[in-house]
Amino acid sequence: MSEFDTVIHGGTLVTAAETFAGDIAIRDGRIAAIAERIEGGARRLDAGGRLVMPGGIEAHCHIAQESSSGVLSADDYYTGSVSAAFGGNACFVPFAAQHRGQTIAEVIETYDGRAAPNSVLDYSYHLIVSDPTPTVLRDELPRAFERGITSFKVFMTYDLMNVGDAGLLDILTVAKTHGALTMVHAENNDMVKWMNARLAAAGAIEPKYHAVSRPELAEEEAIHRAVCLAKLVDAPLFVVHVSTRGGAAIVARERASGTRLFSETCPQYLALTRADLDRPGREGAKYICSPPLRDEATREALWDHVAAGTFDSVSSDHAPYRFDEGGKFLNGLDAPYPKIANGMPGIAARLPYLFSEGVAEGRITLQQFVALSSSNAARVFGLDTKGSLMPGFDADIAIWNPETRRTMRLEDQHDAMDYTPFEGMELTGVPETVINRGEIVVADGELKAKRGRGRFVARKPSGRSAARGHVAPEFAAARAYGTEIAP
Ligand code: DUC
Ligand code: ZN
Ligand code: ZN
Repeated sequence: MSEFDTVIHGGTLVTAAETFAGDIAIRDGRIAAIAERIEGGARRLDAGGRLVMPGGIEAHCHIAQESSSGVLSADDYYTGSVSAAFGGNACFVPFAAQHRGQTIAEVIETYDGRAAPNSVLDYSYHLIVSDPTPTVLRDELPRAFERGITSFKVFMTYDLMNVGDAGLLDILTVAKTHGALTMVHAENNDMVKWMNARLAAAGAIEPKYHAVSRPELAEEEAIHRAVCLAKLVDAPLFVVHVSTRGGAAIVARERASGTRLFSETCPQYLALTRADLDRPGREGAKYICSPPLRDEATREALWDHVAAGTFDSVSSDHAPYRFDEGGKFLNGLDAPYPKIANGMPGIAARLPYLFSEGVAEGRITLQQFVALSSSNAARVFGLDTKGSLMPGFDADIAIWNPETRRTMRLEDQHDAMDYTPFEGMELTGVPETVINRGEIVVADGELKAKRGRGRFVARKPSGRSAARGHVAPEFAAARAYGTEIAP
């Protein structure tokens, strides 16, 4: 019997730190050895000089999730995980969303029921908290944390989700106590509502007004506020889907000054602009997502921030609603923009887009690609055995042909959607083989894995958020309540 289950040979191995020629041996789902040359193996996979990288980790996607207005995303854990795998991912972390009145235990049980029988990839959840009652804060979040759900997302916008500044402080404090990470959707709720009312009064209801209704300043102000709230209690914070120059500049500045701040942007903000919202007929509805698409100058500035290291990851924010009356147009084909379902698909397009426009176009290095697509998410979100090529780590591997050119098509997404916003883009580089815990999930353009083979990954506290960051003198009760704030 062979010492190894699989040996991948003849590849160019790429991690967030290095590129080198070598072989990888896999045993019992884990990487057992990496060396210049490894003989044997019950199965030998010839990488033929292709790039052998850590499988992608999709850290922001909405799968089998009801929005606050009750629309269910088109992808369930089967189609969502299949699509993720075809896009080069070996693991994903969708949201488990609490809607008001629900207990956290109920939410987790619901998502376990959706994920476990269906996912072809390993998965975990970020918890969305919309109802931070005293019981949720005192008992339920710590219990979720013990279960290995170590990140909590909160909204600063949407009346049905917004937890308010005090709610955010409460959640940040609980998260900090347990070593969890708070993720925030930062947009100023009142600014958006005020703009909506103003636009409605002017009869401005077409999709293009969606971008007007959610101004760049609404994001910039909310990111600044969220960062201040997190600094007050010295809790780490992850700002999701940053879409603005002002927001990215705040993130860059705060990170440079040592604030425990993490962030991401998404391919749609790098690839598309608000002009897409003004496509003819109803087409613009395909591009409604929040925060909205911005202008060309912002798109370019966000790429500069990706290259400069402002973001930990580039995530898809896959929020799939079909282009029909069960999805985007649940409120009717002529619904005004605030009543059109908010989100777009992209879980299979994320990495091919980032590779092509990032690596192939020379904007980022291969190391940055691996960091942005996998390694950083693993470290920030506590997926301790994933996101790198190291002995002992899960054998989560994607083999990429960096030269294949293809035109992005809906049929390549393998999701449950009827459109892709990336349709027709000419891209270079294709993830040909995806392996999760040593098992081939995708190869030769086909799905090789069985429904339900993916496992829940209990996550650890984020190592990266453990260090001390900013300490507001007023928060140090021992000193400040006696008013001994340092001069
Ligand atoms: N926020 C997300 O993260 N995704 C979809 C819509 C939203 O508001
Ligand atoms: Zn959001
Ligand atoms: Zn999202």
